[in-house]
Amino acid sequence: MSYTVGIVGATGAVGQEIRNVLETRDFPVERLRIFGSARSAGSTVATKYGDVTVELFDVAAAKQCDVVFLAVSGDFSLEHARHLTQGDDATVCIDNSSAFRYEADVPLVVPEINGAETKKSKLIANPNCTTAIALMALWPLHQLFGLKKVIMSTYQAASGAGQPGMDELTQGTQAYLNGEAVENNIFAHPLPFNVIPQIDKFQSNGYTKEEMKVTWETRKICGLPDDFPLSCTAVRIPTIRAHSESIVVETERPVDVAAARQALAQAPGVKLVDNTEQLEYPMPQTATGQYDVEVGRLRKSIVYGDYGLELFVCGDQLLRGAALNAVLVAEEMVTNGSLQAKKTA
Ligand code: 2RA
Repeated sequence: MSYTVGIVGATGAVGQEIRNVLETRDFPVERLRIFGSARSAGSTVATKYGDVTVELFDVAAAKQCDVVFLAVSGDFSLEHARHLTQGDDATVCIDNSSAFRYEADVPLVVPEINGAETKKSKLIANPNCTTAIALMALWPLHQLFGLKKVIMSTYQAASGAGQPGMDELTQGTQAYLNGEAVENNIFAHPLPFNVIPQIDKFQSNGYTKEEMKVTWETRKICGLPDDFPLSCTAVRIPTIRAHSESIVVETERPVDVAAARQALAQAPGVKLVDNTEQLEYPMPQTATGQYDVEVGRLRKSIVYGDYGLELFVCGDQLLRGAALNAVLVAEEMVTNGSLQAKKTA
């Protein structure tokens, strides 16, 4: 069976990667439809399925698709996603924004963890990139030792702010090296040769929204209690598109580092890169462009002793953190029968 697939926002950084991932994973596409704003409507995109003319987004037209990927703002998703997924002509919608992640009736899915949730709704939320990348390592450790507490610090690439973020970093770096003024319109401060301990808006508890997303989303995806202790400090650094994360976990059961390594080496979506004698560990340069999240620097924690592990993780923000996860959700829905091709007259 093959499907009519729609992408809304296909010209943005995440939308482009959704198309690439569909193509490279041979997702069964009968027809690809690309929807955009008045600015991009009418332009042509060369795809594996032939040249596709960008259509002006319209709910009725998008509902002709079997599955629609939304790679747009939360406001756009809030306005349209429920309309796409309701009624006799409802379509499956996989939303990359944060608009529905905390709604009780909308599954928030990392397929390797809670893929079965996709059977419950036509509207599926894709997690925040920082959460999705961390969970590839945290889930196998949770199954092995039971997570009791997580403390993490992130080193997040410019791609988290989309193509404009990557452009601001590269242009700003050139300006800096030329001794010119560095402009910052996307980031709160100039990013080249800097580190910015703020991603998204500050909340009343002193954390940023990005940091709280990691806490809220981890609880929901892993089925942890609403008060499960996870604290994150999210930091923007001048790398292009792979996020790095330093993670400390306290566990319910005693840890065994060799068993942790073995479980991570076998976990889907993980590449164990952990040979310090050879100076091999996760890095954004090696994680970029990869589907798997690199995990390494595994060691027993000197803070928590037998009940703690420390590790370092790098994952491609646009792939595992967005497009790949979204396409894996669609693949899961094909496998479990919740994505069906519509009968056409
Ligand atoms: C960031 N996590 O890195 C955000 C993007 N979703 O800015």
